[in-house]
This record gives sequence, C-alpha cells and structure tokens, in this order.
Amino acid sequence: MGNNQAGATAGRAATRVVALVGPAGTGKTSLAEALLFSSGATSRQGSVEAGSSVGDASPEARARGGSTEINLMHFDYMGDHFALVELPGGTGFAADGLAALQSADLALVVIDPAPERAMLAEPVLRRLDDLGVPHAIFVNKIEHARAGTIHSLISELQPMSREPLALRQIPIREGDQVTGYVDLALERAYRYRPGKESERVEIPGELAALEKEDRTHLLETLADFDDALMEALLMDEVPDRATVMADLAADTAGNKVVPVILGSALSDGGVHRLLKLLRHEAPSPSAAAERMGVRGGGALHVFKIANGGAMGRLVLGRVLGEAIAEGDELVVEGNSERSGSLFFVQGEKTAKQAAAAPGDVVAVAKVEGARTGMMLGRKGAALAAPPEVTYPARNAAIAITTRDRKDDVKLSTALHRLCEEDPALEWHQDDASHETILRGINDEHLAVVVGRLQRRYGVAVDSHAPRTAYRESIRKNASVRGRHKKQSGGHGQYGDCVIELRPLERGEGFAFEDKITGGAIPRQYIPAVEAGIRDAMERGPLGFPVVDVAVTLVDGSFHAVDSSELAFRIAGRMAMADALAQAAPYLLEPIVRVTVDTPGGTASKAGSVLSARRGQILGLSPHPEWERWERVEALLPESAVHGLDAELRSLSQGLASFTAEFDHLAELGGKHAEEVVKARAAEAH
Ligand SMILES: Nc1nc2c(ncn2[C@@H]2O[C@H](COP(=O)(O)OP(=O)(O)O)[C@@H](O)[C@H]2O)c(=O)[nH]1
Ligand SMILES: [Mg+2]
Repeated sequence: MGNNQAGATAGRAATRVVALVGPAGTGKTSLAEALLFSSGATSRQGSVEAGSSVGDASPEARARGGSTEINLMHFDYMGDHFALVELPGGTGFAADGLAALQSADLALVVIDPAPERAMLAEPVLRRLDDLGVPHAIFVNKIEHARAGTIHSLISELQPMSREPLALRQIPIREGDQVTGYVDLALERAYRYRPGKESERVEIPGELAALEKEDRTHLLETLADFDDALMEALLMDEVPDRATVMADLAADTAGNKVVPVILGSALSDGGVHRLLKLLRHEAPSPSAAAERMGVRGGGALHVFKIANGGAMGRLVLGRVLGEAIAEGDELVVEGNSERSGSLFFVQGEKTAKQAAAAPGDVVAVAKVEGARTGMMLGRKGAALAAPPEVTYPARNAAIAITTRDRKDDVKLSTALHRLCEEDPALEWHQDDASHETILRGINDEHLAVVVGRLQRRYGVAVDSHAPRTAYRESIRKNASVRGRHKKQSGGHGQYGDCVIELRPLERGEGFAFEDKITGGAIPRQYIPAVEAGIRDAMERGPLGFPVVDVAVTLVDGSFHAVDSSELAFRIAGRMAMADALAQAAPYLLEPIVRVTVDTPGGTASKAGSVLSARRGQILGLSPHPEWERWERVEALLPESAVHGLDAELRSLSQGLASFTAEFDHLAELGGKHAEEVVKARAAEAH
C-alpha cells in the first residue's frame, strides 16, 4: 500500500456508505441535513424550504424544490466515518444513483407515515431486494402520523419486501402529536428533544399492552434466524438485551430482516437514534466489495460522471478493497490511466485529498475512459464483473431544434456530455426525419435536461413531439415506362426503362429483378436504374418511405452517345414515381406493443387510457413478480405513445410504468390517414 494511506484517512476505520432512498418529498434531503447537523459536521441545520440545505445545491434542484440528481455528503459520528448518497426520489430522476445504490453498505428507505402512500415505496423496496443491499426503513414526518396507523403502515409495506419487516419502535402520542417512542428492543421509552439526544421517560401505562405484543412480534422475527433465541422464547425466558441487539445488527447486515424506525428530520426526532443504528448495524464495506466482485487489491466503483460542477469533469465512485491515492494507475477496460486529484464531496463543496481509504466515496479528476457502472482496478486487483444495473425504461421522447442554428455544433457536444452523466438519457439523429431526438424517463426528466442545455451550455432549444415513422405501400400492380431525354447543345442525356411494380407481403421490404435481355439497357447502367427506383421510394406519393414492393426491370433503350448513369438513374426515378402513384398507395403506421405495469385496482383505468388512444387491449394479468400489481398488454399506434406516460402516472400516484416495442406496421385509412398525408404535404420538402 506504501504511501497510499496518507493524510486525513490514515488509520481510521473503513468508511461506510449509507444510501438515502425513497419516494420524492419524504424528507431524504432534510434527513441528510439533520444527520450532518446532529453529528457535528455542520454548525447549523439548513432547510430544503429555505434553499439552504447542503444537498440539492444544483440550480435545477433548488428551482424544483426537490432533488434531480444524487447528493453526496459525509460526516463522522463517534469516531466512525460515513458517506451519504441521497438518490432523487422523483421517477424521472430515479436512474441517477442506481449504480451508487448497488455498492452502498446500507440503504435507508425514507417514507411518509401515511399508510395510503406506502405503495410509493414499492419500486425501491423491490429494487433493494433484487440488488441484495441491506436496508432499513425510516418513517419520517412522524410528528404528523395519525393515531393508530403504524401497524397498518407495516401491513401495507410487508408484501413489498422479501424479508420480514421488524418494527423497532412504537410512537408515543401527546394530543395529536407524536412526541417520542418506545424502543421495543431496549424496552425503554424516549421523548424527542430537538437538537439533543432523546430523553428517557417512563413507558406510558396505556402503551404497556401494545408494547408487549409488538416486542413479542419483534423477538419472534429475530428467533427465525436464531435457534437459541427461539428456544428461550419457547421456554418463556426473557432473552438478554445483548442477544437481541446482536441479532438485530447481524440480521440487518445480513439482509435477513428490515428494521423499521421512526423519526422526524425537521423537528430532529430520532435522529441520534438513527445515527446509532447506522453505527451498529451498517455492515462493513467488505460485504459490498464481495457483492461487487472485488476479490483483492484496490478498486473504484464508478457510479456517476459529473460535468456540472466548478471542477469540470469528475468521476464519482466508491473505493472498495484497498486505498487509492492520487496518481495511482487505474485499469480502465484494459488501458491504464493515471488518476488525477481526489476530492471528498460535501454537497457542492469539494475538498482535495491525497488518498481515499477503503469504503470512501471520492471524486476523481481525469480518468477519461471511466463510465458509470465500471469497476476500475488498481494494478494487480482481482476483480469480477460487477452485477449489471437495469435502468428504468425511457418513456418519453421529444424532438429538439436549436433556436439559433449556429448552436448546432455546441448542441451535440452538450448532449454528449449530458448523456455521459445520465444513463437514462439517450439522443440520436433520426435519419428519416433529420430530427434530433432526446429520449428520457418521462417529461419531467426531459424538461430538466432541456433546462440544463440552456443554463450549463448556453444552448436554447425548442421541443416538440417527435415525428411518427409512417410508411407507405401499394395495393395494385403497375407497369410504367420512364424516359429521360434532353437535347441541349452538344452532349445530351438519354435514359429509358420499363418497370413492373407489384406489392410484396408485409415485412418483405424491397426486391429488384433485372429481366433485360438482348442488351436493351447495357449492363453497366442497370445499377443506376435500381438506384433511381430507390430514390423514388424515399418519399412515395403520400410523402413517406415506401416498403414491401417488388420491381422488375423488363425493357428499355439507350443512346450510344447520350446515355449515362445519371440519365438512367433519372429515368428509373421517374418510372418508379409514376408506378407508385398508379398502384393505389396506402399509408402504414407503426404499431408498438405496450406493457403497462400498474398497482392493483388501476389496471382497468389504464386499459381505458390505452383504448382511448386507439389501443387494442391484448390482456390483463397479475404482475409476474409483484404481489398486488397488474400488467396490461396492448397494441398501440406509435403516434399515440407521446404523453402516455404522464396520463398513466396521473391515475396511479405516479407508479405505473410501461415499455413499448415496435411490433408491426398496420394499414391506416380514413380520416386519420388523410390528416397525416395532409400534414406531410404541408411540410417543406
Ligand atoms: N413535517 C415534516 N416535514 C418534513 C420532514 N422532513 C422533511 N419535511 C418536509 O418535506 C418536504 C420534502 O423534503 P425533502 O427533504 O426535500 O424530501 P426528499 O424529496 O425526500 O429529499 C420539505 O418541505 C421538507 O421541509 C419532517 O420530518 N417533518
Ligand atoms: Mg431530496
């Protein structure tokens, strides 16, 4: 390791990474603020409302009043070092930080106490189970919890979790406020004291019976993983406190149970208790290293590329295995790259470090080849590929155009940077429509991206719905001669061909057959005729690319001096344009197969939304994995996908999501077709 263990990181215990996850608005940024303040990392507690929190410092997050990207923070508590990674809760930003979540030691799922909003936590609870990341639930805003709702909250949550939930605390109420809690493991009651540790009080008499019952339930949950405890419970013995605490810590770290604790980020309830839980129950980074395939040596798990800060491009990642120092050689896809400066990140502030200790979250300069999700090893590290992250589907697309054409070059550089730092964003130039298409998770996501283009890169764009990839084909056969003849001064032009056009089956594309005999058209000009035919197919009589047709070249004539490739190409194009117009052209529209996953009870509404968009429902079934969820499958015109995401989410508290895949081209007739053709004709050629 040599001089890697330099400076501030020398000798301290490995850093543990806690990911703050959960639905938008449950108080993750506020809780991070409370943790920083309670641990002494900050001297005053900022607030999201006042725009003074350490997290959410980016202009986008401040403007929205909610996180749009991960927030990185760190603090010390009783000699232990912790790094916090807050993941944005909004669906549109959920991709940012999924890689960070993967290599975290413990995830804290921050939720709202209202049972009717429990369902919002389901996607993240499912994902944690898939990733195998140990986690606990923090029920925030507890001061506003309605009386008697904590048990219904647990019954709502339990079906969403593979592991049993272990309720660790029950609330103590005074009037309509929650003012403290009974700790079921310690059998002690506490009253919240803002800014300080809670004060120990007597267990209120009216809670005694409930306390007994809930404690028994907690112990039984733990006993499922501890035979000695099970024995003790069966013998009616009182298990000693140390056993219970040790079981809780081991079962949480081992991802066997999910403890549930209560608190309030704003009024500082239960925050010290939470710090203690993190201290005792967050597993050591060796488990994450193992899960991430780090078998030996030092490695950096890259979880984000950030281009937006004052430092320029930074590679954000977690050190697993041994320490990493500035200037270390890191292997990036087989190439060795020297790491630049290392920084610790506290919100928008960065502090330079000589080295990063095992477990640390660091920002690294340089390492140009690094990409989100990569595991970079120091020379000699033994690494297995980390598990793949599945990102949310991109359900929204817009076409964008620069307000000032001079910005076009800047636009592609900016989009390249934005896509590098956001795995959920994709852009491409559509060949057929010449549009710049941006695809992202939902409208909100794309709106933030468009804002960033303007603010960060100075590129103002307009956006509109992307064009639908209509096609056209023909119903009838046609036989046509195309002749191009021009006599102008010396050298003229002469090309002449006769073609027969007929429809093909759907999906067969294009076929060209040459049946010229006796040299009616010299060999060397035949490819030019075919090229002319293909030219005409780029934009058929209805205005769209032509598919599923066959052309046979049957006859023609040539001129010894005036014929040329160009002349035959023009002749081929003229013949094909005429033939298509005579062959009863009709419009084809792309149909996608849509699979909607939606919470139980909302599937029939989702079905109506699809029907109203000319969808054909194929079926409704229970979700294959998620209890209480349903799946609707339908065929839908691609032109009706724009805006579907927003509509589905509005009927499902934001939870429904869908995937869409091209299925087939279908004939489009009647009024719809007329409108499409008219709109196309009105566009400039
Ligand atoms: N009453 C109450 N409000 C809270 C608490 N924690 C956060 N909030 C408020 O909830 C809103 C969302 O908080 P924020 O931390 O941005 O949530 P995030 O989206 O999960 O990061 C803000 O208006 C906070 O002031 C709490 O413990 N009690
Ligand atoms: Mg937040």
